[in-house]
Amino acid sequence: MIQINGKRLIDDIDRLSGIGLGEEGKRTRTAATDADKAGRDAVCTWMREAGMQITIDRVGNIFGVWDCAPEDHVDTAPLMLGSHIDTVINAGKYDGCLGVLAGIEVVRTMQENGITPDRPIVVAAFTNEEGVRYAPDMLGSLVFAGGMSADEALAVRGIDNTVLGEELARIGYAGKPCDLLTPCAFIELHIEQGPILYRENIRIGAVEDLQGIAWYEITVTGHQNHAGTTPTHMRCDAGLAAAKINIFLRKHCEMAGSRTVATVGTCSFEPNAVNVIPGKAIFTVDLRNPDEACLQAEEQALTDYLKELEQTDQVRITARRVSRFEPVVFDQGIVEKIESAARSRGLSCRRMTSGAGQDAQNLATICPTAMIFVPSVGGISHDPEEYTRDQDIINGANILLDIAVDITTRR
Ligand code: HGY
Ligand code: MN
Ligand code: MN
Repeated sequence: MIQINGKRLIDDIDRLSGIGLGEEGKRTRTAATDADKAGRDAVCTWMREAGMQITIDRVGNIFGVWDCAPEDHVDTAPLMLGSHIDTVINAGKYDGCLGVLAGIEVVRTMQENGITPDRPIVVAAFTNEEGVRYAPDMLGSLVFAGGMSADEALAVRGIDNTVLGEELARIGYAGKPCDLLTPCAFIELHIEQGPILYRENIRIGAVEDLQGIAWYEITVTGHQNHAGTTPTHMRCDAGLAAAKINIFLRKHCEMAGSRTVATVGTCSFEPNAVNVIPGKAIFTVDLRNPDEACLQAEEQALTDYLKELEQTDQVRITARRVSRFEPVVFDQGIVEKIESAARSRGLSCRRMTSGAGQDAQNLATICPTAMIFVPSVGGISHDPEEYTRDQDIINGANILLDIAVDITTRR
């Protein structure tokens, strides 16, 4: 069995992980920042060195195309590999990057082994998968899959009041309309980012589905007042109401049998002073559940609770939904190929659900798609402690290689 060049891939991951480190050494390459540009430039260089042609679409998605017989493949749907290289704030080094760099490594390995695919192979690095700076998340793959127009995406205003289209132009990644054919399949290698594979000591995850996500921005307006002189019963405390909402969400997730997870990841008070009762609290809610009906029920329960809180706490509450993705089921045939490739390589494998949002969930709406997971040590991710063992990286990339060879050389 052919193998990827593990040292080369690990070196690529290490090189990319060193890009976008802030003063205190924190890795942050949020979409369309200078740090993201530096990461993009590096990946484009490595793609070119691997003999790939680079295409950038209007929302900055990067496509490295390897086509060994372009004249024969004019109407042939490509196989697409890839993921994202933008990060959250103070991020780990594998999330997304593994899928893009392993895709490039698969192309190099096929070239070195004289394998001639029957179609182009495209490695994608999608824009703004994390959605930290611009919502919605998975924006680049959403536009590629036709779920959002490029014009609408380019007009999105970020949390820092910048406009995505202007920032992409500023960093030199405002490309042209994409002329790629819809892929015949999309395979994404990704770290699990959760505890299951590591806890069960299983080497490969064959990801068969992915949970739904709803993001809200909630604004609570109370009454700014003096922290010392205002009696408790006279307070309309926006900060307290925000805390009650967070506790409400946690209690819902702790209900027996609930598979919902909820996170208040950002929160700001106005005027944000130690001796002033907050007049305003602005925060985000990230709600997820693998079942669409349950996710809708959770959204309804939250809406009802906000109405109730307006009465009890004498505050006004607005909730704006900024991102919504339904759960997705991946292609059974590709999932079985992942399981069979793992068996052939003597690697333990189990089916699983992706708890994280992924570009694959958008690609699954236009072509057969599945994901390969490798273990995250301790289940830690979106954190500089994120770690996946070298051998697990190599195992995952070899499975990606096997699927790519299988799909592009079947007669
Ligand atoms: O938020 C997520 O689940 C992914 O990391 N974008
Ligand atoms: Mn990711
Ligand atoms: Mn992520």
